[in-house]
Amino acid sequence: MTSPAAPWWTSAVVYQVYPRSFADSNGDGIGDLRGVAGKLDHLELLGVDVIWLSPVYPSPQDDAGYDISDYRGIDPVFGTLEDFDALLVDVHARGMKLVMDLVVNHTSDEHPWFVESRSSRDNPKRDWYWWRPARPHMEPGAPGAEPTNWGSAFSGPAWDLDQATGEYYLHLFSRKQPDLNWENPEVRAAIHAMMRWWLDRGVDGFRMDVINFISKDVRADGSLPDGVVRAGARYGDGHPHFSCGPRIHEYLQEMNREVFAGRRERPLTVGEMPGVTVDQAVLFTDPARAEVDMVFQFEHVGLDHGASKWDVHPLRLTDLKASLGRWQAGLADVGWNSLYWDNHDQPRIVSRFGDDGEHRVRSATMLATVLHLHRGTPYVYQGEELGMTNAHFERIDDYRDIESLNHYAEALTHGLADPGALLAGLRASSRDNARTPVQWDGTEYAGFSTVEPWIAVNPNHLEINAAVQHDDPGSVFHFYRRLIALRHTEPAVALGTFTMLLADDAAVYAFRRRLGETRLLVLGNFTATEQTVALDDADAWAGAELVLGNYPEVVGFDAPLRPWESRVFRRG
Ligand code: TEU
Ligand code: CA
Repeated sequence: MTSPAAPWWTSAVVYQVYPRSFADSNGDGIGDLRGVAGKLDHLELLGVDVIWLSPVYPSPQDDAGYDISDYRGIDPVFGTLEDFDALLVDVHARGMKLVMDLVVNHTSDEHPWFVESRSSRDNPKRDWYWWRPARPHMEPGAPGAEPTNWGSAFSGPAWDLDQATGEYYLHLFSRKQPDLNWENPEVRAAIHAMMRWWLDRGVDGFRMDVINFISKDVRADGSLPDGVVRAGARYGDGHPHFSCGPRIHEYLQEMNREVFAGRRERPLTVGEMPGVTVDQAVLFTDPARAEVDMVFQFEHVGLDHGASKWDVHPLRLTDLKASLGRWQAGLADVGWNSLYWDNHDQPRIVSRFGDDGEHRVRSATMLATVLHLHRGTPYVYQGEELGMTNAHFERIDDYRDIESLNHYAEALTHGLADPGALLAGLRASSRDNARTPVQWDGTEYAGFSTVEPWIAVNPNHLEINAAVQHDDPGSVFHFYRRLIALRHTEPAVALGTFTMLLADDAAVYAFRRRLGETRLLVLGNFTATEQTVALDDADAWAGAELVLGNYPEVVGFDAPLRPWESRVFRRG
């Protein structure tokens, strides 16, 4: 994207708020909208431009709000529409924007649409969801009688039998998250109207949940194909039959025409797309195609996964550089990248790719530097700006996440692993690692709440918290402020070309950015040992200005990189 008038979000930084765990204003142990409003000073001081709010809509909370029962409301646990409007006014008054989470691949099974749809086979909303009879020649309810052999992302089959109507409904996630049938134009029209309702209310865009799953590979006779059953798997892999399906581009382009076209300012759109490839992302984010502004791809957050996300292996830095390098190159001319390490579905990066012990501050700031200086829009997940770590839970009772609890239960039931091994997998990869309360101060419940929260506070909040870091210029927090300010003040960070360096180096991540005469060199040491950096054009950088380093003592350009050190040089 080299057009002179680059979109505003090329130099923006987005901050993700996961309301349940952000700040509790009414002492029920659960974060809420007034809690978010009460922490806007922190976000303004940090310097972020956009707040992405994970779901706050009415929901049975089966999947922590990603199971919505009313799209045009606020769940009482989070507050009221008035609280929301007040928050939005405050966010805008501070010059920031607010993006909502759009969860329209599925609804809650308690949404009136589904309640109607399941009420009878000839209900007008029956075809708003995916209802199918049992597999031919099989008794409904019999093992393997599901219409396809697809597995759910949260363990078990992706179909559930509705006893009353004797048919199965599809749910790629939990059984309380039935998939909407986007083939049905009534469904699409209802979603478009809901999106316009929120935009008319003043929101500035949408993060779209598993949006590349909305088009299923349905055959002419209405049937859906089985997936391949991989070695050791209990279910078929349905992804090839619902990930980036045959009508996905049509649906996104229609959404643009029906919802975004003609608006004073084009809303920001980011599509969460598990399994999306670079080539597909070019199509999705090419401005000429008017689909989405950027996507969340998952390649780099799967590089330490073995047979499954629970089977974690040490990261090979060369794999990380190869993956991110391919995305940088692939979207260099057309399209745009999002940049993230953390979100509410991923374990915290400082514990995962960094060192959350002795070198926590250095590795957290090095990882932030390397990510934010890539070409794309960076996302900061709540607590990442404080260098918060994984939860390190010991007991299954500490966990709350449906994906983790279902995995543990199913694996135990089928004797796939012993509790110890399962808990080790959860400790490394559970989504709950990202969902412990934000650590605002060193008080009993970390300043998150005055009562015991819905999930345990990480005991390291005594040392790791915002209050301490606000007063410590050498903290991770103030480092993030400088990093974000650099993107706002140095155009090469937003729009410079990207060139990977030292691709085969197993310890150092190095790349260059260039915009006109301005060149930036970014170095990051991914190890706890000193690393020398041998660059072909080292002489050219000798006198360069160090614009950002994560060690207080500034050393010469050719001094070895100290443990987990990052340096950003500029010349021209
Ligand atoms: O996540 C989709 C998704 O891909 C994740 O479920 C992912 O597979 C998993 O977390 C990695 O193990 C989105 C939301 O971000 C997630 O919180 C929801 O649970 C999910 O969709 C269903 O709405
Ligand atoms: Ca609360």
